Amino acid sequence: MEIFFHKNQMLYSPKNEFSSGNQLRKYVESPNRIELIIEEIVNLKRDDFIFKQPKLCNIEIINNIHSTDYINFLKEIPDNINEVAPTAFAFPKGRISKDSTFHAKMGYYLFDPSTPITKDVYQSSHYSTSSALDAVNSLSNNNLAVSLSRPPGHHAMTSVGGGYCFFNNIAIAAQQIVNQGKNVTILDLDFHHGNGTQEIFYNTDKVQFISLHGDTIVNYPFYWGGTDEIGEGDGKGFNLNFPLPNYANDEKYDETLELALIEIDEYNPDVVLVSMGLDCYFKDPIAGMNISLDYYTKIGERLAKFEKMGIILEGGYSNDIGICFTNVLKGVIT
Ligand code: Q9C
Ligand code: ZN
Repeated sequence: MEIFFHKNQMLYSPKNEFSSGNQLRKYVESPNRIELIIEEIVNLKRDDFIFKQPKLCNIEIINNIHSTDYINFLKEIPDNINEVAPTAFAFPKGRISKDSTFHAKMGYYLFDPSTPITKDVYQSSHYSTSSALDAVNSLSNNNLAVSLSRPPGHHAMTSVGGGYCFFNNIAIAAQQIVNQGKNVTILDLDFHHGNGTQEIFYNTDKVQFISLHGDTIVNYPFYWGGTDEIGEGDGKGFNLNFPLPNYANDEKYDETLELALIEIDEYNPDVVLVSMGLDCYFKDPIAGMNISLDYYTKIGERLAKFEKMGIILEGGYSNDIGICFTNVLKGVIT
């Protein structure tokens, strides 16, 4: 099994998560998350787990999902920008011009006051997506692949970023498979609803999107991810949300996961991609679920039946993220 990651994904390293321009907490989506995961993978001492650097993907591939103006906004961060987040937003959609101030553009291209822009955001996001793409490409020779994508992706929509996400890594990778004439299921197990991924594939039957998440009446990203959001047009019936009560335990989560897996069996995709967030873990500092370390192995065991699977990292912010992640791998492999 190949594990994709590039060291330039570490460059983006803000210090603050903002709230209305002030510090809410230190930025938990840190490069250290990847270091913790790599450390635990190395500890497994499996010579069939091979770390690979992705090759930087063509921007056209990202452009399949994200708009040119949004990509350019991230690419053209002015040199004097240190670490800033927007405080006012265009909602539901405003207008912006080339002459607008950088602060105005931030409000237009981000939906979230907490996720900072730094000069490295583009470089790290480009590599994060490249890791996901190369993992998916490696599925033509292997049945299982892993991408240690960071920054994460599942909150990023066509023309707006937020929730620590800029490019929707898993959506870009899924689209690549769809372009080969195949069907994909994206199973999103991050604590937070994958609003970006849902929105991107809402009108298509080529991608089945299934998300288990903390109820967004009280959790980020707020007011997405209800059971009545089932897709539209050709996509009707191919979007499935399973909101969970706060502090749901292993048993409750497992019951729900079983229901989700039945839906995947019915869809019978060529490839399953997992948005693997580790923030349902009971010690996660920002989320609100009650999943144990052992249960992450059980999740892996449940996923093991899929013939072709790519595991793409999303969130997860506890110091045990490495153990959570390798527990999933242990379950998949055995
Ligand atoms: N008080 C991912 O896990 N901040 N994104 C929430 C709540 C944003 C999480 C603040 C959380 C984003 C990929
Ligand atoms: Zn999350």
